[in-house]
Amino acid sequence: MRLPGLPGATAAVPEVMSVSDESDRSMVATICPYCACGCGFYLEVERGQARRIIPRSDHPVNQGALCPKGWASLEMIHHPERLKWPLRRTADGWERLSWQQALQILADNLRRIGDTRGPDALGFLSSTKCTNEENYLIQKLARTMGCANVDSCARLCHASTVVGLRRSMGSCSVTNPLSDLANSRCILVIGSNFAENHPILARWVLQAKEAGATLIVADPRRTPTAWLADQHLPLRPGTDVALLNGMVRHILDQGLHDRDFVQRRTTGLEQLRSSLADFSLARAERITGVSAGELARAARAYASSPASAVVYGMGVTQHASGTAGVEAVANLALLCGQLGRPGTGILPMRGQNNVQGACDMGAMTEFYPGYRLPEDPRTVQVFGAAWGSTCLPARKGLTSMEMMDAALFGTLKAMYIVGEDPICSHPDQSRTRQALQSLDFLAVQDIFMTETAEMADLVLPAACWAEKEGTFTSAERRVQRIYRATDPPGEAREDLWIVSNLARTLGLNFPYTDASSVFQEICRRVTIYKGLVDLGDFGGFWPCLEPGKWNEILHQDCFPTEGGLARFLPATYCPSTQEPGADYPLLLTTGRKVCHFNSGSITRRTPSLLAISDHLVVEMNPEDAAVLEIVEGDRVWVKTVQGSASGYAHVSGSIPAGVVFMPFHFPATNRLTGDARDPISHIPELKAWACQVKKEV
Ligand SMILES: Nc1nc2c(c(=O)[nH]1)N[C@H]1C(S)=C(S)[C@@H](COP(=O)(O)OP(=O)(O)OC[C@H]3O[C@@H](n4cnc5c(=O)[nH]c(N)nc54)[C@H](O)[C@@H]3O)O[C@H]1N2
Ligand SMILES: Nc1nc2c(c(=O)[nH]1)N[C@H]1C(S)=C(S)[C@@H](COP(=O)(O)OP(=O)(O)OC[C@H]3O[C@@H](n4cnc5c(=O)[nH]c(N)nc54)[C@H](O)[C@@H]3O)O[C@H]1N2
Ligand code: SF4
Ligand SMILES: [Mo]
Repeated sequence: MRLPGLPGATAAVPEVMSVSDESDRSMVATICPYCACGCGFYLEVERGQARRIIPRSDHPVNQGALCPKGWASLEMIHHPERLKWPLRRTADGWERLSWQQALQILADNLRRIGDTRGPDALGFLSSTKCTNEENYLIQKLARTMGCANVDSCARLCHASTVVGLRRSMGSCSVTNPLSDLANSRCILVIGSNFAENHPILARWVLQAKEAGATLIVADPRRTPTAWLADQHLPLRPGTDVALLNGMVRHILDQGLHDRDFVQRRTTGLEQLRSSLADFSLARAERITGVSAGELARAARAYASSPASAVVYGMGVTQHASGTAGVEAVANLALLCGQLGRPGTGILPMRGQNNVQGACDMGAMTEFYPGYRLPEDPRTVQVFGAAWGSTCLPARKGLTSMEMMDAALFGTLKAMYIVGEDPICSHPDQSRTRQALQSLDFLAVQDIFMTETAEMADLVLPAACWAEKEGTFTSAERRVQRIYRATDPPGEAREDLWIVSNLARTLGLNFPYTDASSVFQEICRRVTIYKGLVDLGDFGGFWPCLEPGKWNEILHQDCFPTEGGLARFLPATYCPSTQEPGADYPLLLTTGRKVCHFNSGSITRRTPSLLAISDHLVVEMNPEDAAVLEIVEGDRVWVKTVQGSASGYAHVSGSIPAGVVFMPFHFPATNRLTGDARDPISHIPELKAWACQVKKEV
């Protein structure tokens, strides 16, 4: 059975596909579905099956290279466990449904709960794995139902960047292209382990190093990224604001700042200076554990090089003081005038393949598409007219973290979760589980039966990236096309098809025929995408107001703020709430490993990656291990006030004494984290939790 709808789901071969005559073989250009580097490769397709990955040597980002996950992305496409049919939970298990039945059930439940409880009783999570077009439609669906509660995993990742950098310089994206790092003379990396998490970036950093650049890495662990560094600053988790404030104060004291840049392009220096009155290097040393001499050396290298860049990641953003951390990074770059030129810039490294695009498309509750504020009356006017809707919310709704609170509280009654696995990825798993259990209705749309989907009333099977068309926006603001290479398994459908048909079942105005008709609307309604009408082979960068014209380097002459100046924002250091004590003497930090991805719902099903690592490791220092009589490979239990989880010890000198590291690619890790969060951006504290470790007896 086929619903009337989108020809996109059955579209003919796109023009880039070169089909060879004899063997029914074709090569389809695509973009890696894992991280936000946006590497390009071809999928070789034979008789409808994707057989091989061929990296694009002409691609400007990866130049023929791929990391292990890029190579392994082939294995998800024809995976036997892919979801193939819409499923409804019954007392005896899962019942297979037709699409018509499934969409009717979903529409009926959203309508029933929206009508009886009001649209605020609904919650939508959009997916940073989905295309721009799909994100645009998901947020439109929520908002045309009058519901402001639409968010995505950007909340857990760079929500603090979005708030912090926008306040300081009017824009929250990466300022310079990734390849421009090769032009840097000094690269300061804070809380980013790009060698494992954005491996292709390492190639550009190594080019800079070969040309003599200095690499400084601030990370509590001696990560593979830190191995590359000229200087490693092993700060205590949660002390980045102190590290950066100390460096900024030292630069001011020593007169190493760029007076001309500060005078022409910024405001607020005097407030910044007075806020740092008590931030001597000695104090920064006491808080961070990094010696004053090392801090001074790093500050001088960054301030005095002709072109310095800052790369930062989750070590800065995922804290209860994440926004202050981001603002402290911005202060450093502004003070030293290290912006707006080749080799300079701030690179908050976006994580998911399309997290940048999801935010651009309004899949964060604070923004309509194009970062338009809901509170600005013109926003609702413009989109109301475009969508023929009179009920668009003129306010921000609940963040994904607040949706869980509201579900527990009983005010949020239904959720539609597309391409996210909050049971694994949200902090405090038992609380998340309780929240989702409290709902009257939960629908999950994914490519696999995730831990979250297991809890749903309705599960909808989505096509994966290789089975659809559309655009992804990478970390460097590069908007690139993907093409359909194979058919989805069973009855799985593109998210675009599912959402459009759901909207029509609800009686909403969704006149789209395929991804390009949505992209055309995006170019009309989202100013920063206006000129991106023809994306060519390697896409185009936003902001682009006229076809073919864009600035790869932002902020060259002015900042996108009222008045064009950037602002120094005093960043207050708040000690972590999670100080180790008698019961929980160690500090747990969580993050990633190169061969798994996020919740692991895909990579734990990928044989070639499982062959590298198939179990949860608990990394700890030899001193701590010796005290606890733990040796390499022992099964251990980690306990925090939230819960406990077991894993296998990896004893390593690359982690400091007192700190324990666990990746969150296995479901158990987020049993241990709690829901403390940054009050401004609502990003959770995922990087510092007091814990105890015990050997299993
Ligand atoms: N292989 C792989 N690649 C990925 C992903 C994946 O799951 N696996 N996920 C993607 C996503 S969604 C994202 S957001 C990015 C994230 O990429 P990263 O930002 O690199 O991610 P993390 O490993 O979480 O954290 C980076 C580092 O922060 C350090 N850290 C912990 N606490 C602190 C602190 O208080 N201060 C400082 N300065 N550092 C600290 C950790 O030791 C860790 O090495 O990666 C993307 N790429
Ligand atoms: N402890 C701890 N927790 C963390 C973090 C941490 O560092 N430590 N990091 C946080 C960060 S930065 C992030 S980004 C989040 C990630 O949190 P999530 O977004 O929940 O994690 P993913 O595993 O990337 O989930 C994406 C889901 O989308 C599905 N999918 C893939 N392609 C498609 C598609 O085309 N359509 C649909 N419908 N589904 C698709 C996948 O199967 C997968 O289940 O985790 C956060 N959680
Ligand atoms: S660096 Fe990122 S985009 Fe490139 S192949 Fe690896 S996971 Fe894919
Ligand atoms: Mo992320």
